[in-house]
This record gives sequence, C-alpha cells and structure tokens, in this order.
Amino acid sequence: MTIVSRLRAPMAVMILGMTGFHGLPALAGPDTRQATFEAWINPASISNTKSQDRVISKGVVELMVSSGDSGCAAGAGHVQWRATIGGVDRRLCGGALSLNNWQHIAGTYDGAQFRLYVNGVQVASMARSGTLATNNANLVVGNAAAISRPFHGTIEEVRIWSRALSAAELQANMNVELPGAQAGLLAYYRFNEGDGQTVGDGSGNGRDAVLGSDATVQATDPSWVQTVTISTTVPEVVGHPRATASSMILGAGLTLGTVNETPSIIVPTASVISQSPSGGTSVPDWLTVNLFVSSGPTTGGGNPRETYLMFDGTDDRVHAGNLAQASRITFEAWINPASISNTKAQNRVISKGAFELMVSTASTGCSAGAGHVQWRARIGGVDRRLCGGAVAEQLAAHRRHL
Ligand SMILES: [Ca+2]
Ligand SMILES: [Ca+2]
Repeated sequence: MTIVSRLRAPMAVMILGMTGFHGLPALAGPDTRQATFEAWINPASISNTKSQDRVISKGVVELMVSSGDSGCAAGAGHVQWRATIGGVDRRLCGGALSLNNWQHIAGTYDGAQFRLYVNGVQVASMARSGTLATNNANLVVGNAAAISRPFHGTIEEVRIWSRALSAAELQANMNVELPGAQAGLLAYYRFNEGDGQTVGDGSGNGRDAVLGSDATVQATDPSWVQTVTISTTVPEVVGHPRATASSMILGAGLTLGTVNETPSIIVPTASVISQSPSGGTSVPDWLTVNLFVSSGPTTGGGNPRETYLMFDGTDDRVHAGNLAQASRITFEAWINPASISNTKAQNRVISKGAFELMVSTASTGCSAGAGHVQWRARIGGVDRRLCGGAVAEQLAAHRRHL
C-alpha cells in the first residue's frame, strides 16, 4: 500500500529524519475541550532509546509512537495519544504498528471521551471531562520542540482540528485529500510541494511551516520523497459507443470524468467524438478521462438517420440546376475520398462553372500537389486557385470537412 494509491494524490511525502520541522509558533492551543490530531505514518524503525517517537507534537498535546514509555502498557510499537486534561497528563495507548506500512493514526478529545484510532478504528479510550491545557508551544511534526524524540519514516496528510472528529468522519476523510478549509480545521499539511523549504497549510489559515527550524537548508530538514508514480496508457476510445468507451477507460484503471453530449453529423449517436487526454497518452492512474459524445446529427427535431451519398469516381453526380451567382460565396462539404484520380487535374466535389471546390490530382495550378484541396473562383475576371490541406484516402469512419 502506498499513500499515492490510497489518496490518489500527487506524489510527495516527507522523510522526517533527526529532528523534523518546526512551525506554527503563533498557533495557540486547541480549543479547551475539543481536539483532533491525525496523520498517515509509515515507520521505518522505532527508537529503542526514547520513550516516544513524535509524529505530531504541540507541547503537552502529542500523537506519537511509543518506543517503551512506561505510560504505554501496550508497549513499544503502539500508538500513543497524550494530552493534559483537567491539569492531569493523560495517555492512551494501543494499535500495534507495523514497520514499512502506511497506517492512519488519530487522537481525539470531545470533552467527554479521550480516544485513539488506528486506521479509523478506535483502539483505546477513557472517559474524561476536563479542559485541555492550552499552550503556545511550536507545533512540530516528526519530533518534539524541546527534547529531541525523532520519528523515523514517512509522514503524510497531517491535520490539526479544534474539534473532535467522529470515527465516521475520520473514516470518510482519511483516504482522500481535503479540498481546503473545513469547520474546525486549524492546520493541514498535504506535503505535496515535492521540493523546497516550505510546506503550505491547506486549511486556509495561512499556517505555512518550514523544514527544519528555518527556511535555510539544514541537517534537520526532512527529505522530500516522491512515491512511485503509477502510470497507465489512456485507451483510444474515439468512435466507440459510450458504454464501450466507459468500459475501456475503467478497464485501464482510469476514472471516467465528465461526459458531454454535442451534435455531430459524422459520429453516430452515442458514440465518442473526442476524449481528453488523448488515446495513447501516458498518465497517472488516478486521472480522469473526459468525453464528448454525439447526440446525433441534428440539434433536435430533425431526421436522426446518418445517410450520405457514394460517388463512383467514374460518372456519378447530383445536378442541382442553375444557381444565381452572388458577389460573395462559400462552398462547403464533408468528404471521405476512396481514391484520388491520377488521370484528371482535379476531382470535383462542388462545381459551378468557374467556382469549384475539389481535390487536386496534379501539381499544375496546385503547388501543394495531388491529394490537396483546391478552391477555385473567377475573381475580377481572373481565374484564382488556392491549394492546401492534405486529404487522406480511406479515412475509416471519418470524413473531411472542407
Ligand atoms: Ca501528500
Ligand atoms: Ca530548513
């Protein structure tokens, strides 16, 4: 299990080495009878020389790994949640941790119960009703402000709340990044920066923190870690029916994003017109693929059938009679060339005397050469010819708009 696959989040967590980082000097203590500390941790080792390895420490309120504290009857390698409540130092302990695995730990206090959770499940509690001791100590992740008690491993998604989250709230939130400000969220570190000395506070409270004790490079800075980027290839779903496209996207491990409908005269109803990202693109597997799907050839009320004419390239034609010639003109059509003649100068698509939209089959008069579109008109008594836009033969399921 990696945090990336759990949180479907970009890719940075921190190794907290000798002393972790300091921050939030102005953060007063949690509300007097409510608090939640939570984080994802992946311990690399557990100290045998300290009482606890600190994960989140703020003076007398601390969430940590017990490494042999006498106040943790469950013993070393369990989670410990400590706070001074009603003037007395209280310690909960439970939830055996495993090394080199991501585990979510949380401590809460709601003014009636002091609780400890591991992976969203309560592992210890005690009834208490006093006020939490407020303090103005630095909030420190990965160590303690006063006495060095370092955590060794990776830490992700640190959240400090001024209220007690329920088990249901913890379970609902722990596997996803929070979008930003939440009721009671005092400080929130996603650790998604990936480099530099600053970690942003995602709570909206502006409580950015620094690695080490200041924004210079220090021996006490934890290291950025980029977890394995899980990439996959986006399937090419253009032209497929919507249901098939959805199965292909989900089958590639990707998520189907928005599906918008829009009219198309060239793509059958309910088939995919376009996709973003494009087929063949290599992307992280948490990405969404958005689609535009055809709602049919009309914007409503018209004939929904998709029919067209086949011309044999020998003598077929549609004769529309004489049209009055105006001083301004546009010719347009969708075409799907089956072959391009080599024996004629042009293959006519629309022809009206000196006005013609066609496919060039030779370079004379069309410097772009055979297989390009040619637009010809007599302007001011002179025959004018434009040429460009390579036309592909036998475009499966597509036609070309000229
Ligand atoms: Ca992160
Ligand atoms: Ca630093």
